[in-house]
Amino acid sequence: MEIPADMIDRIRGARHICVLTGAGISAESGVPTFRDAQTGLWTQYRPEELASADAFLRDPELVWRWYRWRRELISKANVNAAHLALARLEKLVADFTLVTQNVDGLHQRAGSDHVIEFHGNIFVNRFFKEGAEVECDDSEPVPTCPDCGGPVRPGVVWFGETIPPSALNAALAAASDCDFFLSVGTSSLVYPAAGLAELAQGSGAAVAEINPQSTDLAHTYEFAIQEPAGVALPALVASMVSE
Ligand code: BV8
Repeated sequence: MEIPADMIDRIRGARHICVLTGAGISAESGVPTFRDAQTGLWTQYRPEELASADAFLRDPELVWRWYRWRRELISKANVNAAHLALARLEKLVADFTLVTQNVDGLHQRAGSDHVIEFHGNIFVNRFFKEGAEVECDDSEPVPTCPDCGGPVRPGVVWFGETIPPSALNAALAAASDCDFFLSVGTSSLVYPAAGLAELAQGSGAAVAEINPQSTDLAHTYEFAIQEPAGVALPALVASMVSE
């Protein structure tokens, strides 16, 4: 597929590119997105019903089973052409910021050096009460702190929880400063992540979206590429390096 020449020109001429990725960029790695129907045991649950502190307090074992299922699935997944293309793009652009809503760590595995994990990382464990990271034996049904015995939770941001201040501030700064904002593989339904594109637009940046299903905000963007990320991003990088 061809990336529109005017979009390549805008990217080439950009001083600072900010990219926001969502679950769609890992879809071609076999990691189900949130909008996809949950599979197997999880078909009866919506992610919002499991990814919350209330759900954890109600049934910590169930929530841990869900996260262990996802950790297992992600550990077996491979990075895909989209992750690799972004890792390459980072090296081609002087000022590049990657913000991901994903907790799967696949951008880092693909070689992206600086990743802002807006919603944390599924492989990290944290004290449920204090929030600090903890190394613990997480094979128990509900892992507990070896010292205080308190419950341990996955190090992700749940619905109703605030974004870690360092990630939030870095993402807001990049969205405000960039002159090209690229949204890849997100339904743009979850805030405040979905507000980053609007912030960039309001600060004068050109905004592009890559998503096989156009989102509600796409009509306000300069460019909307209705292709899978694994096709569009390699094509974008190939256009950047040709000539
Ligand atoms: C907060 C980690 C405030 C956990 C996740 C306004 C402002 C602030 C908050 C809110 C607000 N309105 C509502 C809220 C509350 C809530 C929210 O946004 N709810 C939604 C449901 C309406 N937000 C929050 O709770 C946030 N917290 O703001 O706190 C606050 C203030 C004071 C005091 C307390 C709190 C925290 C939200 C973080 C939730 N955690 N993940 C985990 O992973 O287990 S969110 C989770 O869902 C993901 O991380 C991701 O962000 C989101 C799913 O979105 P996507 O990534 O876009 O995935 P999705 O499946 O939706 O879409 C995939 C897309 O890919 C599709 O469009 C598809 O077409 C496309 N696609 C498919 N294949 C491909 C593809 N694209 C490209 N290529 C392909 N091959």
